[in-house]
Amino acid sequence: MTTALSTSIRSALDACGVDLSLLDSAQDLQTRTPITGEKLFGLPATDADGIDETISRAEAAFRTWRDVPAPERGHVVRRWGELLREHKRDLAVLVQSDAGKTMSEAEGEVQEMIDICELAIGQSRMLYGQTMPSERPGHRLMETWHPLGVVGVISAFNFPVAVFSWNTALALVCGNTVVWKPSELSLLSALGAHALLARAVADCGQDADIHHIILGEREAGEALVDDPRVALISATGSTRMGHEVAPRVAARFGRYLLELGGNNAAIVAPSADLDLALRGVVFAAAGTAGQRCTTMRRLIIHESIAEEFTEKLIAAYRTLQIGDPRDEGVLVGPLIHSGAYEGMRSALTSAQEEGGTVLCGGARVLEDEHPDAYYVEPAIVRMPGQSATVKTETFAPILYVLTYRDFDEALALHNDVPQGLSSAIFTSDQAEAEIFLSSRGSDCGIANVNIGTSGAEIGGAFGGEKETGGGRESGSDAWKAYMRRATNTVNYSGELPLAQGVKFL
Ligand code: UN1
Repeated sequence: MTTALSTSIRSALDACGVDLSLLDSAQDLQTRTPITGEKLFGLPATDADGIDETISRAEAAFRTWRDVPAPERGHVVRRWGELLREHKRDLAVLVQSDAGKTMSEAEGEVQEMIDICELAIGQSRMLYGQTMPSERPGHRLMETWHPLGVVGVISAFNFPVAVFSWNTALALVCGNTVVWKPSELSLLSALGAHALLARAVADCGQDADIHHIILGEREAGEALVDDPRVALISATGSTRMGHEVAPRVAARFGRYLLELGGNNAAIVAPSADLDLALRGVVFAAAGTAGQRCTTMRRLIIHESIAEEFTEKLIAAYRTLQIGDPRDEGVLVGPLIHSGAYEGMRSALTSAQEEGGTVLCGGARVLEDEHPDAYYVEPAIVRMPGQSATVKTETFAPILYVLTYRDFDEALALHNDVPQGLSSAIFTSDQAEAEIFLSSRGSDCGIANVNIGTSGAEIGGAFGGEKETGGGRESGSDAWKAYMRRATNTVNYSGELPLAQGVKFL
């Protein structure tokens, strides 16, 4: 098919170095854009033998890659970062087509890739182990870090390339090889990101087998999950998916790193700068059409300011331009597919059955223009209190508003959900902010003050607790998840004293 969109996608794929003969070479997998709902290209799926062969190649490549000095491994990531800078727009065009993001957000996603490359390059010289004092004379006690082997990355449609790059940039500098199974909903940006990495590997004269992509649906992911040659599975997706992945990997004593659902809330206290809070809430709740793991889904607001703030929020929502994310001024693009729209409708119905009132939004728009695309007005729903629907993550722009009287009640409501990814408080009261960040405050992996729940920087560890899965990716010491630790005791004393003063022989 040749539409303006498919032409621009072809040229972006070409610029990234994707082999265009792949497109329409088979029809196993069908790419589609949520922007118009149109079908784009057919792609070949990797069959079971192909996946087996891929893992074998990645495993063989690991045996030499692990011996390449880490700073030299960093050169591949440096080159990848350069290519990502050069092709930021091309890759963003593919992200936009796959996920329906605005260009600013699509470019922001590629920027996250560039940022993690920079972090990983530095990290390649900082895979530190500690040295501890030994209790025995003439002994050295220390730890060293070693790569795991093949890392399997399973990524989701909503950040189709950034989350993959967080894993891959670190996994590679740590000395692992990577097999990536992108979401079947976002294959074009995946091909672009992979092609740029393949070029970086070639430019640095390294083995092409250190990184692979496999295309497929659920079975392809399962093949990675169940393969004992895959040392670590890093999976991003729903909690339901995590429930399946974790026990299967654990059953073979593999490692897993999970980044699953969030149900992120902001507490807005009476002392908050309400203009700032308003902007923070609107971006986090309605931005990216509610399709970030970090999207704000719950607003817990002091009853004294609830009405005034909610009115302002509704007014702000009414100004949001919804539509084709390629159009100037549009801030809210489409939902990924009809299933996401149905999920939103059913959550709104359940919320109403539980006493909720839809204050604005929820309607499907632009249906005549795009019958196969799903544009919705972001919704705000006032809830009388905690409910089953509020505790459930719906991957769509619905913000539930709950009120509180005292701060302890706000904290209790905040933590009373099964998920634990991101959280925020808007307040000018220092004690409240500190308590929110303390061990009796937010129970999430990310807790912010006077900033929304989404849009985390690359430098911090990203991930969450409870049903979010407990994994940490990107910055801080997240690199440790891609390595194994060895504790080493070196005896240079010429004697053989035993630890704990034990005598033997
Ligand atoms: C995701 O939604 O899976 O913090 C990742 C953010 C982005 C990453 C989101 N930096 O919103």
